[in-house]
This record gives sequence, structure tokens and C-alpha cells, in this order.
Amino acid sequence: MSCPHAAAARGTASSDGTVVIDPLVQDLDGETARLCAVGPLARIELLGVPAWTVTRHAAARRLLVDPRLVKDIDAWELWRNGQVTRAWPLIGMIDAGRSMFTVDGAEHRRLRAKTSQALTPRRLEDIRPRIEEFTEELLDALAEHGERSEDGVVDLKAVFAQPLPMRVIGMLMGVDEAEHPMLLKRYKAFFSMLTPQDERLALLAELDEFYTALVRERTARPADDLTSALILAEEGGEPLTEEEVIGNLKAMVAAGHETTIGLILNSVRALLARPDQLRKVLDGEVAWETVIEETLRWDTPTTHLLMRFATEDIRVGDDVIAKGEGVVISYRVIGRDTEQHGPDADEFDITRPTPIRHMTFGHGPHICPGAALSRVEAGIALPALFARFPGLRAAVPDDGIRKLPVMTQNDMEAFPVLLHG
Ligand code: STR
Repeated sequence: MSCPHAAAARGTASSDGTVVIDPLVQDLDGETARLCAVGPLARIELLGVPAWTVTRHAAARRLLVDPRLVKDIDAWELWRNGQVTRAWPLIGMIDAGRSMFTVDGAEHRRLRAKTSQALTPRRLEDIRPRIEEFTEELLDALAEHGERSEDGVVDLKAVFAQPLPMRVIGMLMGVDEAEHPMLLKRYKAFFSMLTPQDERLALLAELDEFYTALVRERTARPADDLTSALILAEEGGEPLTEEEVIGNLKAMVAAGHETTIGLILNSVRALLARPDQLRKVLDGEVAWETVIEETLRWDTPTTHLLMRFATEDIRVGDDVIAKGEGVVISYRVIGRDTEQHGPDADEFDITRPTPIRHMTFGHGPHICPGAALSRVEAGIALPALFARFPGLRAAVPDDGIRKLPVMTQNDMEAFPVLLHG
């Protein structure tokens, strides 16, 4: 039995076992349980497009190091034969330009090397003071919003959890703060399933123009940021092409803000809904690191990661992923795997007796290069938030928090809170 709440999920997948993923995310927990109940591999439909998804920790661990699964969209039969086109609303999650996100093998190592070197725990110690400064500034902004608000309600997302990761990734990549509101607005529309596809394609083109201009500017006048470092050739090595630098920059800005917003908000939400657990953290009985890891496991910032493609038939248990088919990794479902996390995998519990060994950052060559950065950010933001506002509480009941209509990311519309209880 590796599906908690499987009984609740019974009979809800369609007769051939395909789970249709809801673009508006109206019942995320129900969908998670339904996917889990199908088995290690589930057939899903993403806005009319069929794919497989992986729902178990062990199976994902194997598949994520299987060289027969590749990122190259040209290995996708439905793309090659024209059944999937740029008119499909999720295409921007896959066809995102040449970067470390879309390439495998030796070329992938070449594309990714500088980025992962820049984001090691040791290198991140240099920017810790800056992250602490950003955090204090945004806590001041929260306090001001609280004072100005008539009913005392403040949106923790808009004022704190959203600007903080954008400032951090903006500083690293050299994106001017004046551009952050523009970027946040466009990425929100990019991820939202309510955005018409022609608008999404237009805003992606605008983002490309913005990033191209930034890369050309840094090519002419290098600065002390990772974008400039990506442009410069290694001693004796091949420099990245302009397209590759732009691709990496896009991937870093997109991944570097959206996922960490989710991590910070989901951690606060889980604790505010469980005062007994919050007490243990504030009393120093449980470390903030444990809160962060349990949130990463239980309420993953990334719900589904699109997509890899089979270059050969791949057998998984009783199923075969046929050559040319697409494979999604459903990290939220994987985080609830009872084989990996025990019978109470569906509970948020920071007092688990065993270490939390989740796979939320992925596994294998593409494992998240920003994992350490997100842990540093959340590890600064969460204790600082509760130190400044020890009486912090949610201003709406937990089930009143609205999720964004986004299929792949697990993020909220807003998180209304009261700063002083
Ligand atoms: C968004 C659009 C874009 O221009 C570039 C990328 C590449 C990296 C992707 C990003 C995307 C969407 C969110 C992702 C990120 C990598 C990690 C992040 C998938 C497609 C996660 O949610 C894990």
C-alpha cells in the first residue's frame, strides 16, 4: 500500500485509467491521491495531450538516471508529427530554448558547469549577508503594510515571499530591481492557465527580447554577475553561444523565483495551521531546516515537471513507455510515497523520527542546481519572519487560501495574514 487516502481516490480515474490533470487545480489533494492509486506509472492527459507520469520515489530515482529518457523535444513523437504545436498552452514549459534545462549528456555538463559552481553552499556564504539585508528590508515593508491596512490584513506573498527570491536571483544574474515587477507580472501570466495562448506566446517573445538585450549589454560591459560569467570563455574552453547564455539566464530567473516563493509560503502555511508544531520550532525543539525539508516533501513547489521523452521502449513494472512518448515527474505524488516516507506520508509532521529523504529537487544529472540557494533563502526568511512577528497568523481559514490556476507549480494567489495575532 503506497497510497495514503487511496480509498478516497477510488473510481475517480477514467475507465482506461487515464487521469485528466485539472488545469484549474481545484482539488490538488484528490488529484494527488488519484495519481498515486494508479501505480508507479500513470497515464495522464495534459490539456488533451497524453503522457505518462511517474508517481513513486523508487521508480523516479531509476528513470531520472536512465539515458534512454531525454529532454530534447525532437524525440517526442507527438511533436514530430505535428499533433503538439506551439498552440498547446504548456509548450513553453518544454520548448524553452537551448539551455541546461533542455539538453543532456556532455553538452549538458558544458552548459551547466559554471552555474552549479556558482551555487555551491560555500559560494553562497558570500551572498548570505545580502539575502539577510533583503529579508530585513522586506520585513520592514510588511510592518508598514500592516500599519497602513485598516483591518490589519497583509498579503504575505505580494509583500514578502514573492519579492525576496526575485531580488536574490536578480542580484545573482544581474537583473535590475526596476525590472522585477515586470518580470513577476509576465511569469505569473506565463504560468497561469487562464492566459490565452496567443498572449502567452507574445509575452515569451517579450521576455526573450528583454534577456537578449541584457546578454548583449553584459557582453559589451561585463559586470560582477553570473550572466557575465556565463558569457566569458573558460581558459582554453569553448564559450557558450549567445543562445545558450540566454537560455540559461531564462531558466535561472524562472526557476530561481517561482519555486522559492512556493517553498516559503507553503512552509509558513503548514506551520500556522499547526500551532503545536510551530511552538516546537519557536522553542528551538525542531530546527528550521526540518521545517524546510518537510515542506519540500509534503507540499512541493513543483507539482509536475514537464517533460522527458523515451528514445527506446522502457519497461516500468507492468507498463512500457513506448519510444517517442512523453514522461512527466509528479514530485508532489512522489513526496507522499508511503514506501519511502512511511504510512503517515500524507501528514505534515516535523517530528518524524527518521530523516526526510525526499526527491523534490530531482535526481541525476539535472538535479536542481539551485537547491542549496533555495535552502539558504528559506533558512533566512522563515526564522527572520517569525522573529519579527511572533504572533503571525493566517487571516483566512486554511481551506480558504486560493491556489493559482497553474498546472505545474504549486503556488498561491495570495496569503492574507495578520502580523500581530
Ligand atoms: C520557464 C520558461 C523559460 O523561459 C525557461 C524555463 C526553463 C526552466 C524551467 C522553467 C521554464 C519553468 C519552471 C521550472 C524551470 C526549471 C525548474 C522549475 C520547470 C520552462 C521547476 O518548477 C522545477
